[in-house]
Amino acid sequence: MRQFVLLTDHFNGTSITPVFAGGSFFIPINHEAYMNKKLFGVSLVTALLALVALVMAPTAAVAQNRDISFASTTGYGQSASTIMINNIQVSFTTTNPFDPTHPTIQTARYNVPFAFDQTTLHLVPTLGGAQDHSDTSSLCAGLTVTVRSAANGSPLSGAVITVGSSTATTNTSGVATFSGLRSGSAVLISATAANYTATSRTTDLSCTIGNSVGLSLSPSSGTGALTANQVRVVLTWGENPRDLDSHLTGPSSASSGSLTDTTNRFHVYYSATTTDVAKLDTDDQNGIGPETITISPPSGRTTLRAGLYRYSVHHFLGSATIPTSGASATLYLGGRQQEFRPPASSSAGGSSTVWTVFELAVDAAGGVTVYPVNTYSTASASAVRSTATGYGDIERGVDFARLLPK
Ligand SMILES: [Ca+2]
Repeated sequence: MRQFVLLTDHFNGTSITPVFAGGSFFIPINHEAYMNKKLFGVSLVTALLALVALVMAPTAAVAQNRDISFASTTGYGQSASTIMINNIQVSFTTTNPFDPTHPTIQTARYNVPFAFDQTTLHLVPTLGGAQDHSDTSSLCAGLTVTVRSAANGSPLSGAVITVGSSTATTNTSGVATFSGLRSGSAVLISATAANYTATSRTTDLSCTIGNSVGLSLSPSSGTGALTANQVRVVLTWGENPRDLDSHLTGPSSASSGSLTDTTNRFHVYYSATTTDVAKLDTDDQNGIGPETITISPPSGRTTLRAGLYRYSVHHFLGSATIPTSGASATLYLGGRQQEFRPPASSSAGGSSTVWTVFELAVDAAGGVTVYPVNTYSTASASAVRSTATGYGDIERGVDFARLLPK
């Protein structure tokens, strides 16, 4: 028996291929590099081992009559403490007593979420959340993807969009349409285009409503391309609400560089689009996005200014709530990408709702640590940066000290 596991590293698109052979397996990847991934808050190696433990148990239980395929499996982080492994295909072969020469093969596909167990410090499968996708009646979702440049919001034609096994190319308006997609949550949409960095985002697909989301690509060369040590956040969402806004706060030129300097801070948003180290590249007021903020080293420096940066999304105007907006924020950092999506919430309201997405702690050497926050609060646009002070409550945000490693 020989099985191959193919997982796509969502940070850089490279493939990781653990190999099953004769009942044992090995994982031919650079452990140190993957153990150092901090964006998930958990290591990818731990996730792989948890996945292997999951699939080896039923493998042993059903002896020779099973086949587990990872040919279309993808994995990605959902939050600081959860990842999703999609499309694990399990086939069971049973003898047909009426026709022994033609055994019956039953196939099911599963998306399995994994959660970080604070007690055991391991990722464990959340089996209650596994989804059986063997029912083909769920191939009923349509999807419209509007693809734009993250640098200036212009439509991108000729971008190749992939959803599951379906592929479409954007037209001159930057639009790609799909039908007959499998409904589900956190469905992966991937995009490539010449002179842009390949990216992806996830969205929920429903068969009962139309599904329309934006997806924006960051230039890989020329105008708008990220230089070394620049950081970018790209926000896209659906047709509603009309106007979400990106907000970034961080250390101003007078800052001490301390994470606790609550006094000397900038606030970049639609009403103040530029500081010496951050810029709102594009603002969108009619749905889809993008809203793009780029952070740069100060003039004459090669590394980011030390201090605490906080990225938030504010519901300014329009119907729908942030959790139902189809919002997706992608962080570009050090050649890697990480997607953040708003957590489900029935209590999150419309206008004035703030989704505090993540914080970046930049040390004196320019090293960056990412802390997902993913909480909701309520504020006016100008008060997304409040005047509240005090360590752990910088700008009235989530207790930053609570997020620091223990
Ligand atoms: Ca906006």
